[in-house]
Amino acid sequence: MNPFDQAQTMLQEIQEANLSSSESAEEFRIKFIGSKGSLKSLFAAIKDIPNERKKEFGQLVNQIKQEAEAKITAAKKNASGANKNKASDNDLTAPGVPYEMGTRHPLSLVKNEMIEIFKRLGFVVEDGPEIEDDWHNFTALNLPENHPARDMQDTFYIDYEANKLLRTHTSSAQIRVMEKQKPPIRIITPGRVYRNETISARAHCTFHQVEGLYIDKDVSFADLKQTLYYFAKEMFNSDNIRMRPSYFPFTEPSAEIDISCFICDSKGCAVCKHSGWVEIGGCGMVDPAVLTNAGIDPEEYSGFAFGMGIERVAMLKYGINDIRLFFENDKRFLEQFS
Ligand code: 2U9
Repeated sequence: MNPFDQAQTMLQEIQEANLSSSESAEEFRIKFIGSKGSLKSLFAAIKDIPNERKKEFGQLVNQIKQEAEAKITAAKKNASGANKNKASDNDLTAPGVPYEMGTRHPLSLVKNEMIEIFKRLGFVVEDGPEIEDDWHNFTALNLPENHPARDMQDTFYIDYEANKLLRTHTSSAQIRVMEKQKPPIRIITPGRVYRNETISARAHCTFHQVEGLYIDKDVSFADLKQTLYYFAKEMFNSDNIRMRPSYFPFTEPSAEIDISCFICDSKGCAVCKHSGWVEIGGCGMVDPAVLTNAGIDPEEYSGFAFGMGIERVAMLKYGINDIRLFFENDKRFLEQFS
């Protein structure tokens, strides 16, 4: 048979083939386009075709190849569709499809633990809006317009003219509580905050805080220290805290809170940078100007406030060295907290 007749016969055979199962499709593939298949010999024959008919023959061989491939693809698709229906419609004894259980996010775990600890001291949970106005986020907290301390927290303004910004701390929610409620006030405000910071292993443009506020008659710095000591003991099993003088516009006096290093028992390690102490947040006595702004008489009442970053507490507790891990939703990270 000359190569043209051979090719025509093959084309006819391909067109008439009935591929009703994936097995017959596979046999067909091996016969025609496998490494030892008939198409191979047709391609090999091209070199012996006279030049004036080479093009015609080449086109015919290509057509055969394309039709064979299309037939195989269609047959495999049909077979897999049929199998799918078969399993779901008929086989009631087929094993169930396993599904994965989700795990709580480490920030939720730590937040809930912090809430439970402060609840035991009589604090109640409050929250406020994440989209705030200038008064509640800044001015009421003793940060009037053009106050240099506003630069401490670079702010995302949603609409500067319309007085809409993303809160830079949850203190704004505490101002709202003070405006509507008379002392005694004993609240914590866990929640998400936003700052226009360059993202790195240590900082993010969004993170979470737990802030606390206690206002009553005769609240003292000693009450503040005991509250934070209780927290350090319960959360980290750390048995000592210290306060370093600091500055915040909304508290006076202000301090940064260190706890004795719970990793090395204060002997010195990488976590505490060989100092024996780790910083967990800031605190102070509420500035009388803040009480006045929120409608509370500073002659009658005093109060303390503190703030901690939940990411910071979680990083210390679990030995995590990059804050970005909390926001990437990588299952390999999240699964470790099941
Ligand atoms: C009112 C008055 C005062 C809350 C405070 C801090 C000190 C503080 C930081 C810790 C780590 C923020 O998350 S962080 O970056 N916070 O140092 N926060 S005193 O003071 C208040 C709050 C509300 C009405």
